[in-house]
Amino acid sequence: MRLHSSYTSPYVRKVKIFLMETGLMDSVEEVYTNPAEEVVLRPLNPLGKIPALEVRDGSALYDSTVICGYLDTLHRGPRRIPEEGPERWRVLRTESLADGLADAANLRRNEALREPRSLISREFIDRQDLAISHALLALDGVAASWHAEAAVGHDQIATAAALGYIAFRYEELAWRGHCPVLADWFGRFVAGDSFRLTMPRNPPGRPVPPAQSVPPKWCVVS
Ligand SMILES: N[C@@H](CCC(=O)N[C@@H](CS)C(=O)NCC(=O)O)C(=O)O
Repeated sequence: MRLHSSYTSPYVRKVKIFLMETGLMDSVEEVYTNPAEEVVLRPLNPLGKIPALEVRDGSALYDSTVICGYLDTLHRGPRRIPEEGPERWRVLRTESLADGLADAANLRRNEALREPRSLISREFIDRQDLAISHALLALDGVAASWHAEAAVGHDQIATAAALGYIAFRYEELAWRGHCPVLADWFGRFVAGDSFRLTMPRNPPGRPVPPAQSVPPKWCVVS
């Protein structure tokens, strides 16, 4: 299988952490594909987005949720996405929450980098900051149910990928004091191979992106 990926995408990282946690990494060849390369990516994913996973019959799976669901059928260990029951929906809901956190971080970054700066919408950015803070608080509540001795579930994998993206793009966002349970769990997760060996980095040969003109801020409406 071939995984079309990038150096920084949190959704690609979610798939890579999943591959490592389930021992499937060796069954996948990683290909760095710039989404702007229309000829390569568009025939695989009409949306032109990574990750896209080319499978053995030549077709491709997207997006990261579908890819991880497929990968969960290929390994012999415990299912990372429960097949049925309330736990299935809890895990999938947490994945949506974590993906939404990454979405909000990505959207506010693109907005903050908009040129000319007069076009930047503070209202839009504030709304994403609100989503980021509230998502982190909600994940803090969920993390209380994660037990170190159980196999790492897909909810944890998605959360690790999103928090990794926040750490990569918004190191200065002081969320840990507000979310102590999540911070404690993340502090342990970052020490594992699946996190350490999938770190994002700026693409080689491309200019390092400019610093954010509008720094993220913690904001919770009570
Ligand atoms: N919901 C999708 C999101 C994928 C996504 O937004 N990928 C971004 C990179 S982080 C992308 O390929 N963007 C290129 C584009 O939209 O042209 C998933 O979970 O896979």
